[in-house]
Amino acid sequence: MSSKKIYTGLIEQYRNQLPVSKDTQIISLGEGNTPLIQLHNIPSTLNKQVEIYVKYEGLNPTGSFKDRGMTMAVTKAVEDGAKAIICASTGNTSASAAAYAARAGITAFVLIPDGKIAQGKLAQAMMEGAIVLQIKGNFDDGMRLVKEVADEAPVTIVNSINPFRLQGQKTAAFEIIEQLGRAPDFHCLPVGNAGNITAHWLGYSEYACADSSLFAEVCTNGFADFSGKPIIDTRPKMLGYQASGAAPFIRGDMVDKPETVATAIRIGHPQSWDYAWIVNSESEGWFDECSDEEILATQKMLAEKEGIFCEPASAASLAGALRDIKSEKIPENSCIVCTLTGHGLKDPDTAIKQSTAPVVKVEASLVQVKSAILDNM
Ligand code: AN7
Repeated sequence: MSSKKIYTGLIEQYRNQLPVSKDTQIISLGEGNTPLIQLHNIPSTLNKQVEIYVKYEGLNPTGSFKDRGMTMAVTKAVEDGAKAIICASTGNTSASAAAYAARAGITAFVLIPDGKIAQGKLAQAMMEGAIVLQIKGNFDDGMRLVKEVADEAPVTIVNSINPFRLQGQKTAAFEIIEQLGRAPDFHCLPVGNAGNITAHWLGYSEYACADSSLFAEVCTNGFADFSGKPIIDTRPKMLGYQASGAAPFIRGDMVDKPETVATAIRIGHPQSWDYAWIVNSESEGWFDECSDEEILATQKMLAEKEGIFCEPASAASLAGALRDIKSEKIPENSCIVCTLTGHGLKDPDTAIKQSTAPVVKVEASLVQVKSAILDNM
């Protein structure tokens, strides 16, 4: 008998709630099981009684929440005999697809927008051996091409239109419930394609044994089995925040030329458009937008005040939450979870560009180092 106690990823953890059989060969990098961290320093400046937690998804194996969906999508693709996967990506999906394809020993093709992907993500996809197709167009162009080419070539799409992606990603909601011992009152997410907000609602609804018309859409019913686990009796209001220059859910229509510093969510034609509106109405939540300035200021504040470094897109969830707490749209005494979808190290260029922290150049001498310290106390 083995005495090993290694965490082996979210499919193993939530086997009974996911569409796998006992014979399924699982492709995992130990994703999931990310920390839920209560913020202390930021809430104390608000003068409001609220509990704010961040779900730090940047601590997944490739540094974003995409790994939750990718372990499922690649596991099922391999089970199906696929030799190659393909995705369009603003960066994180490509990094994750490349990693799980490498792990599975299959090929990943990734379509990325020319010049608009953060350096860390490109580095990952390249190192992990993906075939990177840099297109002269944006994510939405890439997504259209991926759908077209998958009809003509033997490749499995691993964007979130692949329903197994949402299945994997719903486990973030399971973890939050188990970490908090309840469902939060509000769950805030940055929204691009709206796959993640859809997956979370799926997860909360399954755990609560509450009906959702998503079940029929995403063919999820029947997988959830929580016998022996605590069942929650409430679900959060789902709040989705977009960057102002890429905010189709706020405009009420597709956006043809999305622009934002938060390149991860530079998406104008969300793939889960209809699902996200279902989430919005069933959860009685709302969508709102954040300016690039707000996003960057919040990213920096989170790093400076709490020591948590997320990428720009991720900060939209907290930026929106803080605004809605101040205006009391989110009432006092609420329990709020904000998902930090990706790690700050993904996009070092944007971080350094906006950083005002002094880099003090000194000679390698005690006198100079000491005076630099005393000058900066
Ligand atoms: C850090 O990688 O779409 O609303 O191609 O990387 O589920 O699309 C990334 C999306 C939020 C939005 N935060 O999630 C891609 C891609 C980060 C992201 C989102 C993304 P969805």
